[in-house]
Amino acid sequence: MKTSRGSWSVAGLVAGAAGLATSYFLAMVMTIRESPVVAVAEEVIRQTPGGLAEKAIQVVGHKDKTILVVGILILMGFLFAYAGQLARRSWWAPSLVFLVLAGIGGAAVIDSRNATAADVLPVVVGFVTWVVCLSLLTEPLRRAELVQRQAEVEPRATTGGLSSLSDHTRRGFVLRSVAMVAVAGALGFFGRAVGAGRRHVEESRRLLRLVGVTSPLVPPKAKLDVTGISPWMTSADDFYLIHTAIVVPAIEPTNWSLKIHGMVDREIVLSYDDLLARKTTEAWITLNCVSNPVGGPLIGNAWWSGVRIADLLAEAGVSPDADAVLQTSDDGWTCGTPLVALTDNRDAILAIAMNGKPLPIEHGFPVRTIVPGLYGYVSATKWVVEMEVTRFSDFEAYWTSRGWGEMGPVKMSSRIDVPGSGDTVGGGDVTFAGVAWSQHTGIEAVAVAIDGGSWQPAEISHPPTNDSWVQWVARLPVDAGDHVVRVRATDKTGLVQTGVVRDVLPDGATGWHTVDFTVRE
Ligand SMILES: Nc1nc2c(c(=O)[nH]1)N[C@H]1C(S)=C(S)[C@@H](COP(=O)(O)O)O[C@H]1N2
Ligand SMILES: [Mo]
Repeated sequence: MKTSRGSWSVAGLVAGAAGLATSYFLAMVMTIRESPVVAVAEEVIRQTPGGLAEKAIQVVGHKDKTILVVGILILMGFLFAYAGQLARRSWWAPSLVFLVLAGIGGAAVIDSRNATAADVLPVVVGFVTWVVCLSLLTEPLRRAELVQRQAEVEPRATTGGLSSLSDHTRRGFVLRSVAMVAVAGALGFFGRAVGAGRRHVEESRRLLRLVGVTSPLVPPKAKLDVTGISPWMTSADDFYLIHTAIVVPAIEPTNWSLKIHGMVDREIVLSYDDLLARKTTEAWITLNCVSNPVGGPLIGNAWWSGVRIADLLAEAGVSPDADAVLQTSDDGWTCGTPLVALTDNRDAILAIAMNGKPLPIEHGFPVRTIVPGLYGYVSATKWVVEMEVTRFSDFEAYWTSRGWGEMGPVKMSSRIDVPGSGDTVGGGDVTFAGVAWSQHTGIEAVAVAIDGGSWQPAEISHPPTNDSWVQWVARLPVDAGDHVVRVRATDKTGLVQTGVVRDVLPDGATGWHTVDFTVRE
């Protein structure tokens, strides 16, 4: 058998297609918003200068993304064939081609909206598929070439066995190729079917019109105008994401229901429509994660709309012996919430909207819990489907069984956004700015200290609620050279934020956020 250039190209193409199929299938099963190829197309669109993109859209219309995806696939086809050719000479050269392609895919996935580390898994699996499939396909080709070379050296000795061996390797190559193409096709087909579920939920979400949900209007005095400070309202796209689910639940609103049971007089089962029929409560609430280190990014402030849980629990009739509500998510995640936080006068809600829009799927669509003043891990159940009124002594929840505290009240904290760590700033008055929070208690004051000097008061914003963060700013003269700045808040009970450094485990970090910066001569 002649191992024509063609068969090596075919090997590259088949291996390439197999890798694309496994990564697509996995992305669909994991209900990641898009396949890696689409993520690359979106990255290209993001990186294209506005003017050029306008022109392109004028030419091709709004099929731009589809055309781009097809273009990327064609380009990849050539690279796959090229990788197959390279495999003839060395094993590492085609792997390098695949590695570069996977690198581009991985970078695009990480850069896409709301990406989590798990989202690169399909890219990794696709890469492994490429390498494994290519070596499986080139193995018979390699064998055939060896036989042929031997035949050239000693023509007579091997003529007898040559044709049969050649047929054998040819059959091996063809069989393996056909099998891979078949499996890849099946994966692509099933991937589409699986992905349809999520696409359908996205569509239902897009078509929802939520009466009673209003658009966010940042209240007067809530925000300060400082370049580089965290926006007072965090957009859904920029809102941090934490969940243990690798497969994010995609739930049709019509399939959703919530059961409230346990130590109650009357069980309640609510459908999505039942929830919509109730009075809507809306509030600015800052949500943060207990795993947020001092100065860290795991915090956001949004306009949440939903139904008060206290009213529902009152209707159910809660036993006086209960002290907790065990919440369960559609994905099986659980948390225990102190009953009192769900029955006192705070805006603890079953949220249906975030910043005036139905919850994004990743943030708990169609319904999640939001409780001001508690860390997310004891309260903010996404895709919530069950609430059991019970006692803390009778259960362990997902994180508490792993050593985290049971109650999870938010600890007062503050963060420096400006200057960034290591920044060099102009001389004269230096602007320091950031955010501070103590949900459901409120921030009274913020102060900064330069190089361990005395605390200087900062100006703070005044949102009309204690459940959101405040922004703060201070403009202070600082000499040229290297410095550190610290920030510290005081809450509305007069408590001053502690400088004692504690790690996030078991119930939230403490300490003062400190940033080093340089003032130019
Ligand atoms: N179903 C489910 N809900 C969950 C979690 C989770 O892992 N699964 N994580 C919780 C944690 S620890 C936090 S901090 C918040 C984060 O909410 P967000 O991803 O919308 O920012 O969700 C909470 N709700
Ligand atoms: Mo969290």
